[in-house]
Amino acid sequence: LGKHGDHGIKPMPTVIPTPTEFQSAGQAGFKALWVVFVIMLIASIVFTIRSWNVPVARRLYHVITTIITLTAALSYFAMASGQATSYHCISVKDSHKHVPDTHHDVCREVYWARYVDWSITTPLLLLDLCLLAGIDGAHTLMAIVADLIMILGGLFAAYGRENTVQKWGWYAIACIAYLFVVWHVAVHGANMVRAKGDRVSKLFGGLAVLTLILWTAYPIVWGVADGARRASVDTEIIAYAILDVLAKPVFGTWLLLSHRKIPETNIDIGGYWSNGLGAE
Ligand code: RET
Repeated sequence: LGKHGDHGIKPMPTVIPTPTEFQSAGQAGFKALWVVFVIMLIASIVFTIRSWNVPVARRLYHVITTIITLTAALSYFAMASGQATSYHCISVKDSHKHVPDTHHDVCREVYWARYVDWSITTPLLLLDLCLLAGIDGAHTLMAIVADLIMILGGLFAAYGRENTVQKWGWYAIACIAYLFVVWHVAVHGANMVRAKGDRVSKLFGGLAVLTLILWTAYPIVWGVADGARRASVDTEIIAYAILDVLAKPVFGTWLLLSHRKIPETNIDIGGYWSNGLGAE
C-alpha cells in the first residue's frame, strides 16, 4: 500500500457536463430590429402617398412595392417585440482526452417570422421584375413557385435535425430552386426585356444585378449563421437588416422613381390589371 492508501488504481477523472448553451438576441439585435421596423413603416407610408399621385392605370408597381415594405414592417414588429421566434437545439460533441466524449445542446433563437415575410415578399419582388421585363404569365408563375420552394426549403432547413439529411438536404433543395429563380430573371428576363427598348433594358439590368447580388448574400448569411452557427444572433440580425433595407425600400424607391420617368415601363397585361391604359 502506498503512503496515502493508494491501491494502485487511479480514480477516473470526472467530467462536468457542459451546460446547454443558449444563443439569443442581445441589445444590439433588438435595436436593429426596431430600426428596420421604422424604416419599413416610413417606406410604406411614402410609397402609399406617392401612389395617390399616380393614375390607377399606372399604380400596380406602387401597390406591389408598398405591400412588400408593409409586410416587412409587420414581420419586423413581430421580431422586435420578441415574437415569432423559437429555439432550435442541436447536440454538439465535446471531445475529452481520457474519458469518453460528451455532448451538450446548443439552442439558437430562430426567427421564423423571416420565412413568413420572405414567402410573401420575395414572390412580389419577382413579380415587380417580371412585369418590368414583360415576362409571360407562365414563366412568372414558375419563377414564383421556385421562389416559394426556396424560402420554405430554408425554413425546413432552419429547423432540421443535426446528423440527418434534413438540414443540409433542404438547404440544397432551396439552393437549386434559387438557381431556377436566377435563370428566370437573369437569362429569360434579359431576353424578354429587349422588346421594351433601351431605357427599360438598362433599368431592368440595374435592378436585376442589385437583386442577384443581394439575394445571393442571403444563403451565405444563412449558411454561416443558421447553418454552421458561426455568427452570433445579433450579427445575423444586423446582416439580414442591411440586406432587407437594400432589397426592399432601396429597390422599391429605384423602381418607382424610374417608373415615373420612363413611360415604356408601363405594364401591358390587359385591362383588368392596368385599366387598359397600361401600354400608352
Ligand atoms: C435561404 C436558405 C436556403 C437557401 C436559400 C435561401 C435564400 C433566400 C433568399 C432570400 C431573399 C430575401 C429577400 C428579402 C427581402 O427583403 C432561404 C436563406 C437560397 C434569396 C430578398
